[in-house]
Amino acid sequence: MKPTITSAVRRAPDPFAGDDVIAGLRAPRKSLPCKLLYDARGAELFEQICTLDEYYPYRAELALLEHHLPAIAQAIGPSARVIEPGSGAGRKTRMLLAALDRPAVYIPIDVSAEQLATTARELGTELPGLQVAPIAADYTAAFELPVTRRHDGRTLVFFPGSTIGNFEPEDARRFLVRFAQLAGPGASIVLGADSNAEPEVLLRAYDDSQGVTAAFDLNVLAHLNRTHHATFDPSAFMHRAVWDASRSRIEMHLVSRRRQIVHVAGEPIQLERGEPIVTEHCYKHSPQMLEALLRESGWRTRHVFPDPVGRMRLWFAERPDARP
Ligand code: AVJ
Repeated sequence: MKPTITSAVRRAPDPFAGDDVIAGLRAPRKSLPCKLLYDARGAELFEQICTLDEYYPYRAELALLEHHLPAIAQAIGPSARVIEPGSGAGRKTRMLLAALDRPAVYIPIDVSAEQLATTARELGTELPGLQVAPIAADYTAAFELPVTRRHDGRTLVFFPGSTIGNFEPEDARRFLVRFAQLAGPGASIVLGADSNAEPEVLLRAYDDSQGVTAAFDLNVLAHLNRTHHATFDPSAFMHRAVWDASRSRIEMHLVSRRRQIVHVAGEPIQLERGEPIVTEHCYKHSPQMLEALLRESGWRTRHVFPDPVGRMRLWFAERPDARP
């Protein structure tokens, strides 16, 4: 009897299923996860970006912290537990921990394990009374908080730098809800957010005259050549910053200078001349949008501290079950 041909074609499992890199490069609007920007070289280049005149968010927030941390520390009280997603090199962290009254526990969470280890070691030496319990994890995904020594004080989530702007609004809400749950009853959050909407200022900040941001962006290709055996030629791409006023976001693009085929983990990716790969969204939520985001995520805004030009703000909020 002739074997019957069934219609169901059994597909070999897609080797790239779940690989957000390939998924992003296969999408009609090509994109890459922005966490790829932060390998060791990327983290170095971001440090440089923070020293640039054009990149105002870093300096503006530093000045806000200098000015308002004493009042925030007063409100938090002694023996606090500080949780910091995406801890980076820690200059702002040091300012916070120095302002707090004998903080008990510090939990930095970062994908860059090397940077995490350095920060933890240094802070452990600088603040002997502080227990540092680092977690090498992607804080946008689920993870467990480490069991640490008892702390009688409040829990504070510290999320500076306008990194909240890298999330799509729905993901930002999910992130804030999850950290409200993780931090527990009575917790507070200090969040830095840029609400600037001046296109010329923004485009200079995300495409600086020295080309540091361009190098930061193009470095993603070198990263993928290493991690995904890709065949990107960075000189065949150029960096571009785009302001999308309708969505209040800056986009970083890597634009293909010519028609080309790049192989990523053996998968051919065709790019047309002028075709962009989106490497980062930086939402510049209005203050109203930010207040709503916090409220809808279980955080009640207690104070908002704007910078003198009304771009960068420090948001100090707490869970409604926080005691006064
Ligand atoms: C670290 C995410 C806050 O969005 O301003 C800087 C990253 N990208 N220049 C930002 C970034 C381009 C930065 N964050």
